[in-house]
Parts: sequence; structure tokens; C-alpha cells
Amino acid sequence: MAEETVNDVSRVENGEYGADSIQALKGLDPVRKRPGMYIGSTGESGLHHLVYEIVDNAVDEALAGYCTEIDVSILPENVIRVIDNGRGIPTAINHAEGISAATMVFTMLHAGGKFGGGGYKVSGGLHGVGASVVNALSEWLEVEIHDGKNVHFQRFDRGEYKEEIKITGTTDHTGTTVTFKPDAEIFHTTVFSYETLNDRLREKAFLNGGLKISLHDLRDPENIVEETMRYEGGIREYIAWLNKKRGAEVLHPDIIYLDGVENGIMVEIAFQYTTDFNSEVFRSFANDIHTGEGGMHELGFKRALNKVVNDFAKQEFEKSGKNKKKKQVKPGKKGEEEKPFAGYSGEAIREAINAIIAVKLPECEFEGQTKGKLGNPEVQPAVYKVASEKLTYYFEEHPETMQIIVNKAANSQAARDAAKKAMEAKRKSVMDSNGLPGKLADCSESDVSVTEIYIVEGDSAGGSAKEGRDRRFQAILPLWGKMLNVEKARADKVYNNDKLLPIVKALGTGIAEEFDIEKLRYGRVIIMADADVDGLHIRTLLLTFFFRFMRPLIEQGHVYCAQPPLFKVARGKQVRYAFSDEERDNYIAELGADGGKTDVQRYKGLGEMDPVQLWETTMNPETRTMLRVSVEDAAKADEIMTILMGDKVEPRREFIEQNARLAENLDI
Ligand code: TTJ
Repeated sequence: MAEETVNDVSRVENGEYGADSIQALKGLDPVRKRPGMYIGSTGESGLHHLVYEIVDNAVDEALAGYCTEIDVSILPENVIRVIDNGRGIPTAINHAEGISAATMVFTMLHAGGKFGGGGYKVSGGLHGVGASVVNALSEWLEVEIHDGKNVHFQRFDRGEYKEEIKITGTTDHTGTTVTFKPDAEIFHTTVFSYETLNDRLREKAFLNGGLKISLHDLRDPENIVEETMRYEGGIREYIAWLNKKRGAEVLHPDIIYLDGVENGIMVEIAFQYTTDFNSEVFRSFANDIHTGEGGMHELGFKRALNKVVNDFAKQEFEKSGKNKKKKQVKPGKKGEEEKPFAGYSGEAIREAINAIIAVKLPECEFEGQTKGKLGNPEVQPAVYKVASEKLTYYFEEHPETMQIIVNKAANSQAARDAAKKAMEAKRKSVMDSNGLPGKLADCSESDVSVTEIYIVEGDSAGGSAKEGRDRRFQAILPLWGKMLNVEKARADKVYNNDKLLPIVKALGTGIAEEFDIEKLRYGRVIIMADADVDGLHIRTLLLTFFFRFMRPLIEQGHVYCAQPPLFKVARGKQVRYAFSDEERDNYIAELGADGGKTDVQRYKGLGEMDPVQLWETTMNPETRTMLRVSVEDAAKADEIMTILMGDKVEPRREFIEQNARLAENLDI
């Protein structure tokens, strides 16, 4: 660092930069050196993050009550422009620093948080690093501020400015416009995806009900794409939208909405049950950041839901119990005392729920593998209190909805109890003497820190995998038979399914309520399927199955997808394996650089590879690439499954039309 400062000074002495730019450079240099530390990655996700970072500042202004519209445009050359109608970033000189507050926002790390004081901020969250980071990572950035009187303007190049902020005109309104071009020296790609921005901005619009957010793709003047999103009903409308998108049938007409502020924590919950089985959809957010791994807010709501539903169920039970006794008591038939109501399990109560939980708090702590879990302990009791009080009140006001939900829980509990019985009966009959499936080629190690199981579709691929593997730590389980549609299946059906049962048995963990991660027999569970549509289908089914019946397996990062190559490019003894068309072309160019002929083979399926090739390309830990499956990937698979397998034709058709590129889009 010291060295760099000296360099900066010398450049100034050469007259290249003014004193102010030194300040900016010193502050933002680390951002350009290690961008990943600030925005997660320099790939597509990091690129899009720049937009959210800027938009979040405007959302904060909306949360403070001063901004009603945010307008985002993708301009030609992938320049982004964000306009809000807030108060405008203050332009006056900040006396501590001696420069304009607006300049500080764009040149000092974390300077953003110092303004506006108090309230709930969505910026400053997970990667909420502020506008200065966006500035540092942009080839150029311009800010224009309307304060109701004057227009203020400043320009930055890679975070540095040559001119102070200046007045360029007059104005009769207030607001902030930020325009920037992400730096191609930093990002692997600078091409924005309209879909990605649209998804995220829609989420923001739902999470901040009433706020109008529009997105315009103006890159091609011949083909302008745009959408304005404004949801007066906030997360209530989000539930309705999600249900419609999945084609889910609802169990009761009303979307239940609970909100309140407790201990400075703003809590909002919306939920509705569907007629599905085995689905439980929770989408939670903390300060507008999606918490894919859940956390304290989800726990608080689940506890409240358990308590309130069981309280009402107990009341019902006691009422009907008394009635029964009056009618049925016959002389001489004593000892028929009813057992006290034991309560339904959380899983039974949550079956088929579709819920959104959004909290806003002064400072979030994110934990977990992907930093997607809300850790603040004070959030759980706050959500519990708001949810249990408001839900009790809601059920008192809407006894018909309460009745439907209590009945659903009762049915669900009965099905689960039946499943448990079916499982116990099956346990003994189907398995080998050692309790393992007959087709499993087990490994010799038993230490889960090294063991892996490959779940392989097809007997021929299974054969190659068995021969090619390292049998010390790699087990192979070929799949056969008809795959079960997991969508409508309850746990008892899983235990009667020829294809899924061997997986359950091989993993050793049991499923659903019985699931016990301690019993897991392999540290890595690897799905190995062909790189074609059938393979995608199998993968989607298996992920849906894991998502529904063994979710902790995914949450704790045990599930992977193997990545078999698509092509073999050979020139004599030189062989390269390519995982994409682009890679194939590169290898053809490389091996055929002298004009010689290369031989290209396309693998249609895993079965076409011999054991040695399969080992080298897909199974050898030294050379293979595998994708770890995140809960989000699995949730996506689950959503797709619901749409593809559900009985609603319309959403399915719509989905297939919209996802002609399904195989490419599915990032699993
Ligand atoms: C701060 O407190 C005084 C009044 O203005 C508050 C403020 O900073 N408002 C504000 C910031 N509105 N909009 C922004 C903003 C908008 C964009 C698009 C980008 C950035 C970095 C800030």
C-alpha cells in the first residue's frame, strides 16, 4: 500500500491528477485490486450486482418515504442508467472531509451509510458496499442531482475525478440520476441480461409494496423491451404471482398477511396453502436480500405457526371430544378415556404452505455456506411475537380459513403416520441382508470425509462407472425402472418406489421426518446423467426428490452434479475433452494449428465412454469438474417439476414456450 501511495504522489507531481483524485484513488484502490471481495465475483453475478447496489440506494430513499419511482435502463453498449425521484443526494460540502457529500458517496468506501441517518436500509446488506464500489469498477460514472433548484453534475473515470461537482443548470424537481459503464478491464463480461435484472427488480417491487420500478432495455432501438412493476399489495401480490406462475391450486381463497414492528424489527409475512403434497415453499428476505438458507426469521414464523395451529386444533379436539362423550357414553363401557391431543408435527402443519417472510432491521448478520442465512438471534422472538399474535387474531376473524388449515394438517399428519408404518414394513422385506440395495457397488472406505456415491442413469454407463471408479472411496448406484413423479407422492409412495428406495437405502439417512444426516454413508452424493434432455429430466427429478425429502443434504452441500464432457477432440495421441461448443472449437484450433486434421467425437451419452475415459474426464477428483447443488438450484428444479408435472395445462404450455432454451437456462 505504501508503495502505491508514493506512486500516486509522483503522478500528481507530474501534473496528471489533482489532489482530490489522490483521495479517491487511495480510497478505492483496494476495490479495483480485489473486486471479488466487494461484489462476490467479476462474472455475470458481480456485474449485475452493480445495478442492485445503485438501485438499493434509491430503494432506501423510498423506504425513508421520499421516493416513489425508480427507473432503470440498459442503454446501448451496456451502459446502465438509474433515475429516482427522491430528495437527491446532498451536494453541500461535508465539513469533516471538505468535499461535497455527493462526491464522498462515490469516492469513499462505506461513505453511503453515513447519510440520511436512522431508518431501515436495504443498502449495506450482504454485499451492500455502496455506490463507491460501483464507481471504482466502472470505466466511467456520471451523477446528476436535482435539488429542486439546481442541477449538479460530476463525472468519474475508474473512480477518479478531475473536476469537482458543479452546477450545470436549473430544475424544478428533485431526484438522482446515476449513469455508468462497467469496466471491461474488471469484468469477464459486461453484457447485461434483461431477464436477470427483471427478476431481481420485480422481487424488489414486491418487497417494497407501492414502489414503482421500471426497467427498459434500450440496447436495440428496433427491439425495445420494458416493464413497469408496481405492486400495491406488496408480498401478498407476490404470493398470488408465485402461485399463478407455478399453476398451483389454492386451498383457501384468502392470502393471509401479518405484519408488525417488534423491538425495532419490521416483520411482514404473507402465506397461502395450496393443494400440493410434500411441498413447502418458504421464501424469506432480510433487508430485501433473499435468505436462501433461511435463518432466525423463518424459525420464528415456523414456531408461531405450530403454536397457533395446534392451539386451535386442540380447542377443536376438546370440543368434539366432549360432544362425543356425551353421545357415546354407555353404561359398562368404561376405560375409553380419550388420549390428550398430542399436536401435529411442524412438517404436517407446513405441508403445501407457500410463504414469504420479509424482515427489515438496522443491521443483518448473514451466515451459512452461501451467506444466505439470517443469524441475528433477536429476530426469532420478534417474528414469533408478531406472527403468533396476528395469526391468532386472523384465525378468530376468519374461522373458515382456520378450519381448512387445521383439516389439512390433520390429513397430512395421518398420511405421515401411514408412511411411517409403510416404511417399517418395507424396511425388512426389500433389502439385502446388510440392508443395502443389490445393485449398489459399494466402496471399501467408510469415512464420509472421503466417500462418494455416483447415482448413474442407465446400465451401460453404470457398468463403465463401476469399472472406471476408484473402489476405495467411490460407490456406484445404477438407476433403473420407472421414475416416480415426486410431485404428487407422499413419503409412503417413496418407500414403495423401485427407483428411489435404493437411493434412500444406499444413503442410509431415511427421508422426511426420519431423515438423519448423521447416518449419511457418503460425504458426496453425485448425480451423473447424460448431457441431453433425458439426463436433464433425471437430474430435475432427483433434485426435486432431494429437495422435498432430504433437504438438509442439499443445504449442507452434499449434493453434486457430475459434468461429463460433450466432445472428444483428438489428433493422434493428443486428446482433449471439451465441455462446450466453444471449448471444442478452441481445441480443434489448438490441435490443428499446423493445418492437420483433428478427429472430433460427440458423446451422446455416458454409455459411449469407456471406463478409462469416464474416470479421466468425469470421476477423477484431480481432473473432473463438478457443480455443487445449492438450495436455490434445487428449488428451481422443484418449481420446474411442479409446472411440468402438475395437472394445470396452461402454465405448463406457457412455461415450455418461455423456456425453449430450458437446457441452457437450467444452471444445474
Ligand atoms: C440522504 O439524506 C438527505 C436527503 O437525501 C438522502 C439521499 O441520499 N437520497 C438519495 C440517494 N436519493 N437517491 C439516492 C441515490 C440514488 C441513486 C440512483 C444512486 C445513489 C448512489 C443514491
